[in-house]
Amino acid sequence: IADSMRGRLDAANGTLTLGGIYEYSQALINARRIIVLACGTSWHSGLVAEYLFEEYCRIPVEVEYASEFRYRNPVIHEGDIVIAISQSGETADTLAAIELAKSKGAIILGIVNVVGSSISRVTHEGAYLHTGPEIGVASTKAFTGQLSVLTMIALSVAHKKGTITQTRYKELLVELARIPAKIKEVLDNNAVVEEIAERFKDAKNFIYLGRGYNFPVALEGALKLKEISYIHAEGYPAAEMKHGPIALIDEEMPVVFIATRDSSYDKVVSNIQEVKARKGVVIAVVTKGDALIPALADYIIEVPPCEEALMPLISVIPLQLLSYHIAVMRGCNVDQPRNLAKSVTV
Ligand code: F1P
Repeated sequence: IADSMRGRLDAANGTLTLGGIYEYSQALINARRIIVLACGTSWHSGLVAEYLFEEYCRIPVEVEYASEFRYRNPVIHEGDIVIAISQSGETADTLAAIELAKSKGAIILGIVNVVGSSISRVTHEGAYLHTGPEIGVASTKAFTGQLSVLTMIALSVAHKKGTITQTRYKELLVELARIPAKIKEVLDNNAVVEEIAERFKDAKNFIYLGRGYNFPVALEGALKLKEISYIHAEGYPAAEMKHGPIALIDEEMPVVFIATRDSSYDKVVSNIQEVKARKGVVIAVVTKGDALIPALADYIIEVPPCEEALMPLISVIPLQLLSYHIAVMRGCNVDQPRNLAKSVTV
């Protein structure tokens, strides 16, 4: 985990040292607000960062699609902190949005995978994701790397600001150190995901629902399915279902709930009941040991228990696997999906 930013995580002693962000770490601690600029999967990482920074650092965060931000007249104050996230480091919209923010005096911190890429050259400082190149076009391990780095930055800032207790900080560091083993456990569950993929490979539409930290995961699950399987998929916050998407629910459409045990659990259970009452088909990603949701859902995928704030690192994996298996079963080229470019440079 810490290797992804060449940082040092010593969970046993409760210490975390960031890589890449040195000179501007104090600016981050003092930030009155943070603006996240990104596109696609990287934008979803930014949404997770919003939950992290607001919960633990008490810094307001705005997560902006760079492709929109660059064309409006956004309010940027001198000294605002911008965190720009990009796997390739070449995305033209993100680059243009950075230039705009920089011209108005913002401090630009980059989270980029590709060393020496265009975005890394225009930022003031930043962390590289040392996760190796993405082989395929669709971001997967870069998402994990981005979440790891953003989590480490948020926890470090919270610790230095004193907006997190020492005990809680240590607990989260210990949990962070356990993430690789938990991801392995999810990957070992691949056969279950493959069976579900076989059952739903011909579906025309999917909907993905989650709350809190799992809401961006719902968006990312839907994006991965669209990108590599060409199946129409929508991601929504589960609480928004009643404001529109509920009209779509019928016996044909799989509804994927990211329904792990967290502070939204009871609300998610109600949402699942609402879908079942309308004869919807439910696939639920649940915490191992949960008995209630498996009794309601049609298909379940278990993931190990995990701290709520770190769950996206775990809960996204079965959704990536689901998209992968469906794509392969439909004969799609998962590495080179049609119409997509690895770096969107126009
Ligand atoms: C952004 C992005 C990816 C997506 C696809 C097209 O790229 O939207 O998230 O998977 O490859 O580009 P980046 O700025 O993170 O490189």
